[in-house]
Amino acid sequence: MILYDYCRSSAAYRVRIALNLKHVEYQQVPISLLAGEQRSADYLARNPQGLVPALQDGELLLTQSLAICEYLDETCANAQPLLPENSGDRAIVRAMAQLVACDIHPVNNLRMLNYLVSELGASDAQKTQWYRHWIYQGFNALEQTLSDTAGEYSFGNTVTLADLCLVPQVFNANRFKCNLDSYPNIVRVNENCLKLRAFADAHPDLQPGA
Ligand SMILES: N[C@@H](CCC(=O)N[C@@H](CS)C(=O)NCC(=O)O)C(=O)O
Repeated sequence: MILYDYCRSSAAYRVRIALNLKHVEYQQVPISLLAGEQRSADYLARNPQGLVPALQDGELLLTQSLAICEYLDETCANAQPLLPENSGDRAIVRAMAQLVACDIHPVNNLRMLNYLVSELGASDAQKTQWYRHWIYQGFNALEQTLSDTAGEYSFGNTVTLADLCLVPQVFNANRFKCNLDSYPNIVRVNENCLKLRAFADAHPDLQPGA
């Protein structure tokens, strides 16, 4: 498989973790978001949204990190599943994943931050304030959910899709120096995940172009 990737993309980070958990060998093609390579004609032909990640599996070209993670979950059935067996539990795990991927991440995406600064004239301090605001708002809810669901990981003692979203979002929160003191469950789950090889190997600092 080929992963169109960027070291500090948290959406790509989710997919790197999934690929590692599923023991899939893959080739990385770095797309530099800072250099604007996501908007090149070449890349737009792969993902018309101009966003990473994209995953090539033979003839199949997939986009959207959660769809890719579920694809890997369904097609690499020999490894530990990323979603629980029970429908209700699956919905709870997907809700935690989507809390991060659909409600925190998009408003703090690079193109959003660039728009705030270049089109709306926000200062660096205002950009940071915006970023932290949406992290805190999302983490307040996630922390509360985790107090019911978490064991070692977000949902009990098995890694799930929710953890694949939580860890990259905590990385982002740390990059923007968010204060995580009020989120003991989030911090603990993050630390537990990072002890696992699949998570550690997917860390942004270890990727090409870092
Ligand atoms: N919902 C998409 C989001 C993808 C996304 O926003 N990727 C970011 C990096 S984390 C990106 O490519 N940003 C480029 C830009 O903002 O120009 C997914 O989960 O794959």
